[in-house]
Amino acid sequence: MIAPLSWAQSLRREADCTGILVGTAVRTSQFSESAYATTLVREFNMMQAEDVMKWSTIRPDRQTFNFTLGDQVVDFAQAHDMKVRGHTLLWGRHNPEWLNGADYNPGMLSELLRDHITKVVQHYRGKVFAWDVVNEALDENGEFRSSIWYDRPGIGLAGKGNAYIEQAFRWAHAADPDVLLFYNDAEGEAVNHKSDAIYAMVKDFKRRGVPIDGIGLQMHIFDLQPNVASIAANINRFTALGVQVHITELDVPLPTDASGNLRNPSDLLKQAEIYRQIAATCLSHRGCTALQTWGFTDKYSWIRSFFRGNKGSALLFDNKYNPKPAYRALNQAFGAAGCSP
Ligand code: 9MR
Repeated sequence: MIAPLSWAQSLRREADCTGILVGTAVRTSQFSESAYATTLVREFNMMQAEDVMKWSTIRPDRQTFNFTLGDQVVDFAQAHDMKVRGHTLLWGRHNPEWLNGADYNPGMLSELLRDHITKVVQHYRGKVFAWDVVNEALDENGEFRSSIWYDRPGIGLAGKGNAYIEQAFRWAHAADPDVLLFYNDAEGEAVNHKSDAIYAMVKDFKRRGVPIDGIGLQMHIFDLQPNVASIAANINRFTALGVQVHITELDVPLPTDASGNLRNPSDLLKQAEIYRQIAATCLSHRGCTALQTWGFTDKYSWIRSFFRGNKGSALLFDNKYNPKPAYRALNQAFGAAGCSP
């Protein structure tokens, strides 16, 4: 049984009215589950493949581009008048074994990356409106993470800071001059060393005409105490640079026991307040144009396995697709900014 929510109440309706995108990460394997599909279509006007547009899915081997699952995301979105964010063209982690294990020199890697970005962006031209071109290139201190693309061995720009990131943005722009290009990362949501580094990079890119349109603030909130004022100040300084901000991976994991039960049921209300504050913060900045959660039902979320059962219940709907207080709070935040009577 799916929760008896009507269109009149849905996040999607509020978001459409407000002129903001509200999205979620999706798993194609669940499209055939009726409650999953119904909730997805009712609540969201945007979606992003949680995994199936990554190298690990698209590139089973060096010769092959397999777009089957990514195309399912696009087909589902088009059938339901939803926008698609693309995720991701360059990431130092979770790459296929054939890529990690091979003994490529920088010239070969550069060509491999150029070819990948070009073919993937062109394949989804006109279907994906925004790409996370580069994901998580910086560590928590704002230093460049070591990776196959940067310095192990890198695409020929090792030691040159963000030059390899710039190159990826230039290739993506050449493949589709109309698609919006984002740098996406975690731990830089508030003003801190990491967001300072991202800010300096974006400012430099804008000054030199490197094609960047926005930054993705992932917004996995692990401690129930986000510094919302600092997040607002951060969004403010990025939008002042003339780039858009998308909140890309919002979730708020709560402590659970091994069976998945909440350690403190009252955390659901704290969680709701956080969702409300993050939404209100985004909605109060014109340049914050999309808010996306990393999944929508606790039935399918990366959190439980990642935290080995010690955290869960991070999303808007419970395992049975019942709306949680967080859902109501988000809906109210959108309603307050939008056109609900
Ligand atoms: O939720 C995703 C999980 O299913 C994958 O196994 C994992 C590795 O590809 O990636 C998870 O999503 C990550 C996203 O791509 C980038 N930011 C952090 C997300 C959570 O780990």
